[in-house]
Amino acid sequence: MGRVLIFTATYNEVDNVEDLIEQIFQYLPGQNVLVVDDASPDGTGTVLDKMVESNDKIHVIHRTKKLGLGTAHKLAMKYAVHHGFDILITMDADFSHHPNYLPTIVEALAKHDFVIGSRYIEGGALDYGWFRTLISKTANLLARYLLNIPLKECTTSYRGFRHSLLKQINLDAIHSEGYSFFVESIFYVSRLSNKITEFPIHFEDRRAGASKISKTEIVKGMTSLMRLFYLRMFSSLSKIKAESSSEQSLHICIKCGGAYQTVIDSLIIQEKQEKGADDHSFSEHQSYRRMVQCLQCGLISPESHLQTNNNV
Ligand SMILES: Nc1nc2c(ncn2[C@@H]2O[C@H](COP(=O)(O)OP(=O)(O)OP(=O)(O)O)[C@@H](O)[C@H]2O)c(=O)[nH]1
Ligand SMILES: [Mg+2]
Repeated sequence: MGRVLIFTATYNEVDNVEDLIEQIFQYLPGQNVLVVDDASPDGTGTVLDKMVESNDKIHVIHRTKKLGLGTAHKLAMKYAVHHGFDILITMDADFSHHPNYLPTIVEALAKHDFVIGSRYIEGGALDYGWFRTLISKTANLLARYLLNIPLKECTTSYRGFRHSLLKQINLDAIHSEGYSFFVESIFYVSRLSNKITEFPIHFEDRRAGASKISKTEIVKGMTSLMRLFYLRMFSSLSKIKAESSSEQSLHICIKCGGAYQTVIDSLIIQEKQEKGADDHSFSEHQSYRRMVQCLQCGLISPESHLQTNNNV
């Protein structure tokens, strides 16, 4: 099975997180757990810090504010690649993704690069009311057909990745910060590997606490879907693949010391230079400067202002 990292993001999960981590260790004993908490006001971070004191297999990254579910997953994916885990499993912290499926995911990854827990294949189920079921089913159908993804489930975050696939994904090409991250990432995954599969899960309603998904996420999801559809239609497959496998950046943030950054933009810098000591006319140069955002505190800065770090 190799080294497995199980990741969950938390925002106000104080009534779930301790129980969840204990159950993860029951189903996958001896493996590692990473939690990214966004300064939850309900004290989730404090509970996690107490757990870390007595268990060195638990790793917690505290972010300074609510930076979004997508960027938390991006951070975990970079962390798993950098720390050389053989498998990364991602899940929600509210028991909608029951830990009893963890061994199934590990088993499936013996033959596949990617696996997702599915509510929409035979044997799968979900406990949503009719309205959320309708939205979820529509989103999955649109993603499947518009983006040509050979899976019935594209939106949930109960997923397993093999290291060999994970390191090929150019996470910087994924732009969504919130829930649309899940469709965007699966789009790239489906272009990088045909060894992808799904297995049925019963998606239970959250055990405690409140949902964090807002109505604006539906609008953002549609916009992201249209952008990816455009990419699918008008970019050649080879371009998508090349874009998906370029190198990932790793620098230290000057504000919080965070080790994981994502490229958000490239600025074109126009520079004027005097031609020489005797020649006072100017020549013009164009150069590109990449802007990066810290996945831990959100600071945006030019990449050249950061130090490369190989010892995280
Ligand atoms: N770190 C972090 N975690 C988040 C954020 N938003 C949501 N989460 C966590 O992401 C997981 C999924 O969020 P939920 O609110 O359960 O969203 P959902 O599952 O789509 O909605 P429900 O079915 O209503 O629970 C949970 O573990 C949340 O605590 C965020 O901005 N930052
Ligand atoms: Mg949930």
